[in-house]
Amino acid sequence: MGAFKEPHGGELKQLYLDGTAIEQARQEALDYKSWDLTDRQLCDIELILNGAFSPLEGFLTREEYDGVLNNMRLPSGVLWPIPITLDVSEEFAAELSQGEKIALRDPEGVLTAILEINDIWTPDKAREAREVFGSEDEAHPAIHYLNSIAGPVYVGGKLQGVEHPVHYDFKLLRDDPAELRARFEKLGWRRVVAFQTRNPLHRAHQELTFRAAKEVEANLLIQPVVGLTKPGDVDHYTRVRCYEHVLEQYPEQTTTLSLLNLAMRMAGPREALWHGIIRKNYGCTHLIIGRDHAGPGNDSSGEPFYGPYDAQELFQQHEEELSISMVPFKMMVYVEDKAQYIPIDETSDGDKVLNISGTEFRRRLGEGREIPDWFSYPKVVEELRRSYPPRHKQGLTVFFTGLSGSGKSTIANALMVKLLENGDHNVTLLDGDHVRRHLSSELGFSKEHRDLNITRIGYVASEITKNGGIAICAPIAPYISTRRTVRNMIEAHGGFIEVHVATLLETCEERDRKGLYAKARAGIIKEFTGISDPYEEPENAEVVIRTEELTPDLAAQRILIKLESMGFIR
Ligand code: PPS
Repeated sequence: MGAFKEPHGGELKQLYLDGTAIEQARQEALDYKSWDLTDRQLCDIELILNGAFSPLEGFLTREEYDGVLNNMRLPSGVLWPIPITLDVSEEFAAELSQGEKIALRDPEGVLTAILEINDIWTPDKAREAREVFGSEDEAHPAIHYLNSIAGPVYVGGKLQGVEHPVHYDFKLLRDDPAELRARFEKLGWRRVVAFQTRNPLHRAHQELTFRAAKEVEANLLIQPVVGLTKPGDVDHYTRVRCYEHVLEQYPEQTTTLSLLNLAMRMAGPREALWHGIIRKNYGCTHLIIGRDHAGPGNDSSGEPFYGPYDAQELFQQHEEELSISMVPFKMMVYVEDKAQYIPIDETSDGDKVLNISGTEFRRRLGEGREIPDWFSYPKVVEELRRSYPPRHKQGLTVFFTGLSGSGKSTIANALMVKLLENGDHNVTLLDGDHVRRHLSSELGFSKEHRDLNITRIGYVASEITKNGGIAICAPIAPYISTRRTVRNMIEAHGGFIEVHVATLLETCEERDRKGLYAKARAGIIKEFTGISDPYEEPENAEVVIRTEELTPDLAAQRILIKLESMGFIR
């Protein structure tokens, strides 16, 4: 094992400049090239600069990156499981050279930090996906991010912090490691068990966390992630209001709440180690690790990416080295006859055990059905109901995809009229041709331009959905990955129903209403979908329409029935 130059949780690094050095840095940075940090980079840089990612002192250099991928170790030998990299565009990278300093800014242009470039390289992303996430399957949100959202070039080097990131929400609940350590010190908390979560907490969580703390005779830190979590998760504003209610349920002086602006990767076992290191840096002595900790869900073939106890096993292997102990999470169930929660392995044969799964809970919330008091606290349920009204009161997007001339626009129009007749929602149609005229007039049909076109549509649709309307989109949208990006953008705010208008290429070509196929065959139109450009068929569309078999009216009716059965319209 390598030498421990900088063990985790030791003296905290101060990466922020102070006094006159800041003013000087601000002046000098005016001449530096400037990079606008992405949402994920903003989360990462905050935790590098405040010491939560100690011993990192910047974005990984190439040597550090290779070590992290190969054996989860930095060149110093210290354990570090997740690559924290600064990904940039090819154009920006082309202007840079080693040794140069660049300014890293937040979206408002505020100088967050200065990075002195050590390396600039183009990573092998497939390798990164395999080593870190154990797969290349884009159903894994972090692999999708790596391939479709992260820039192609990495820039590594040390950071000097200038301005602390500004958060306007829940200010009193945000702490950097030094502040939290000082709070523990002041409270006389020597042993602190941390609970990591990205979900609202209910009674079972309160029971299990409190039990875990009692078991190891420690105080409890509820430290939810409010940076980036899994697409589709409950937004952090709602969650934090819920956490504040749950906090009232613990005996006074036993438990505290602090928010962590982490961008999760859902990397399962490696992520569990990472969470341990971060909690150690925050001054905790224990971390609760549950079944499928930081799991990303299932892969494209419906199998889980990681085994349910992989995270616990990997953590156990490194527990001593990390010098933070794992408290394995016990599944708690409600025993009706005893009117109390107990660990599932302590129930006896005659016990009547009640449980509501996450999926069932979301169904009840979505349909406005009863959620019993034994499951959650009334105030928590009220918060969730406020933020997540029943489905028929939510917005949604119906996203058509299919070849040119497949009939998307005709069916989309028919659907719009039927929804307007129903009258419950405002409806906006974002047809391919209209979007190209009003939103994307400067774009052509290269992959890059098509992706940009579709993400613009996705953005507008997500805003409509967020505000309770119905967006109907009808572009070709030929790429699976871009459609997934749009789904992720929208599912956070309401429904997303993908409709594949699966008219055969032969039929589209035969109809050739606009004469485009003839021109494409003759080579007059280049990069034409289906002829000289790819169309990736959807694998999991909610509705598939074969226009050879259905009239537009019946096709629109089919979609309406689907929306009804999903609870989005009544
Ligand atoms: S994409 O791929 O989703 O961005 O395409 P979209 O915005 O839906 O635009 C498709 C319409 O543009 C016309 N057109 C082409 N389509 C595909 N490939 C090429 N090269 C091309 N050039 C022009 C065509 O009329 C499409 O309209 P629809 O309504 O689909 O037939």
